[in-house]
Amino acid sequence: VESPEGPVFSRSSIGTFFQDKPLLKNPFLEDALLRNYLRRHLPSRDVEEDLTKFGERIVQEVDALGLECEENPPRLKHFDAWGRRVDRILTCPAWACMKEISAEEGLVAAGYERRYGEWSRVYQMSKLFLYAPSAGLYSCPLAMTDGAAKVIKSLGEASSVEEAFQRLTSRDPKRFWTSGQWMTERKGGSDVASGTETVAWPQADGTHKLQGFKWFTSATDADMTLTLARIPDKDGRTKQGSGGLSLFYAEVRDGQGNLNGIEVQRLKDKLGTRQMPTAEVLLHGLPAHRISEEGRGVASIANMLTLTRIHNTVSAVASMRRMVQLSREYATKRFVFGKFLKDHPLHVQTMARMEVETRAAFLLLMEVCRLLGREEGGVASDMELHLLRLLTTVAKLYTGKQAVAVVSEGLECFGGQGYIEDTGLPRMLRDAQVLSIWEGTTNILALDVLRCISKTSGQVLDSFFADVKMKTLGVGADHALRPAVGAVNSALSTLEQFMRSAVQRPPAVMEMAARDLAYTLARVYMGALLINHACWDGASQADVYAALRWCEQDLCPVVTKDARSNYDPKTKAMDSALVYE
Ligand code: UCC
Ligand code: FAD
Repeated sequence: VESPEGPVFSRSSIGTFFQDKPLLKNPFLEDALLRNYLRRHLPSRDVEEDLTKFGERIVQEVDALGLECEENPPRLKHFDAWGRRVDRILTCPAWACMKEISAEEGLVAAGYERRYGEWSRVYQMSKLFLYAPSAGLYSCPLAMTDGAAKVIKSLGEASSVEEAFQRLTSRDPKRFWTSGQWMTERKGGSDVASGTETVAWPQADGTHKLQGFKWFTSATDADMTLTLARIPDKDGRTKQGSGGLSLFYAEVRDGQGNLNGIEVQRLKDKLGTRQMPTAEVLLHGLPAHRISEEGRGVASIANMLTLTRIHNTVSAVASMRRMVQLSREYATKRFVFGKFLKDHPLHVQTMARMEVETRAAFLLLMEVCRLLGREEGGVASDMELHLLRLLTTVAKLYTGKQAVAVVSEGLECFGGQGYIEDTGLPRMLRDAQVLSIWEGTTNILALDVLRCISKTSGQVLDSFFADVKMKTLGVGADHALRPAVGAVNSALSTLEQFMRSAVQRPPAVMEMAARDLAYTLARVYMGALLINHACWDGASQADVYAALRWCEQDLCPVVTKDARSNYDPKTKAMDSALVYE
């Protein structure tokens, strides 16, 4: 029987409407701020051409490989078919392609070839900035590889590690090596000094054999690693604390590809970063070379921390940038309530707020890279060296938090689809969450800010004040940016007062103020950078607007409202009572 509308028993139809997905376009061409920043500071046609080409490669090739890494996470095979313990970490072919691409594109090498002199780091990190959101977390081994190369270079390439340095910085995919960074043990990842139990037994040939257990080792498929251990005295006793730790270089596998005195206990089951293996490893006689002075392990690995924290910032800012790019693209094709999302003012305001965060974070990242390039080029002033030390930490801690907030807001820009796995979007939030945990948690880095201020008797802070003033100097009285400059100056003088009175306070007060202090430094400096960029001849109206919007927020949370009393050591008991009630 047929009704007038058609057969009564027909397969139901799912309708004809299908929403177009957000398209990834060339991330370099889509990024006005990155392009303008480079045009302002590094006006080389080469760089622009290379980044345009690489941006295209990301769209055509790399992004799909990154998704493949997510879909085919690493597995651990403990035994071979005949029962022998092999502990092979099996990664997918796309992961191997990422290694080749990284070498070919010089993603580590560019920092050491120094083709653009003091701007080489800005160039290298710009490239990594485009790469990171599509990298399937290959950005993680690259960060550690860069860090290891930096450590080796700074310690002087001893013969035992000269070959390793060449490989870490090679553009030849067949020679290119990656490095791990094994610092964390079960007792502590932040408190490395008390947490490290690994012992380095001296051998007759001057090398050592390591015995211990490393609790988190990322990209464990690396070729080599840097790690910390204690050398026992002739009675077998080790010195505790930081002063007992030395830095070691070790190759992970032997010539046949078998692990070198290492057992992989298991792979971690992680919230995100699933594309990449993170393992717990037992070291039972790993051959290693000491590369630092005895007892100078932490201070010597600090160069690695500097590099990996900068890479962390690259990934944080890049994830925000990618989220904004995809959100605004989607807003041009999602039609609701009679118009496209891009025409709904409230939605555009939401994206504009994400964009302001991203711009501020981007400029801070680039400033740190610029300072690193100057340090490595041997042209940095003392003031710039202080700023590099301080801002590396500040940038890592602040952008790690921003990334989670902006990426989370970004998911909402896709409505329900933002929550759906195979759009590839939720992965971005999972991967952002780690950025404030590894390479030093927010609080640990806030304490590092205090460390570097006190270690230089305040010179770091003097450099900060002087530089902020310098960066905002060129703004005339009737300039549109005046309110932003006013806000920065006012935050600066409040901060100055707070810090002046800090010397009379017990250390516990400063410890409790550390996080707010670090946030203040970040916000004030980002404000100064936005203003400085907006003053440039080539700046746009949007640059001015971004600076104004940024400076409307509370730039100085260290003295907000009743923060002073919040830092009173007496509040510790009340905080405890509140938390544990
Ligand atoms: O998480 C990890 C890898 C994840 C995967 C890679 C991701 C890369 C990004 C990729 C993006 C996709 S590896 C584990 C990372 N672990 C940490 O970050 C440790 C966190 N804890 C800290 O940072 C602590 O503050 C410690 C361990 C540094 C504290 O150690 P000590 O020994 O208690 O601290 P001291 O005694 O204050 O410092 C010892 C020496 C001092 O130098 P001297 O002896 O000359 O006075 C410090 O000034 O180390 C120096 N130092 C530093 N120097 C300490 N921190 C720094 C620093 N940041 N820069 C320069
Ligand atoms: P804890 O130190 O126990 O910290 C717990 C909490 O206490 C944090 O909120 C912290 O901020 C706070 N806290 C600690 N001390 C203080 C203090 N003094 N004052 C105030 N607050 C404090 N490590 C490696 O070495 N190599 C790797 O490759 C590696 N890969 C990793 C991969 C992933 C996915 C993850 C999640 C971690 C990885 N880690 C790696 C470990 C990572 O670096 C540590 O987990 C991190 O540094 C924190 O150390 P913890 O876990 O011991 O935390």
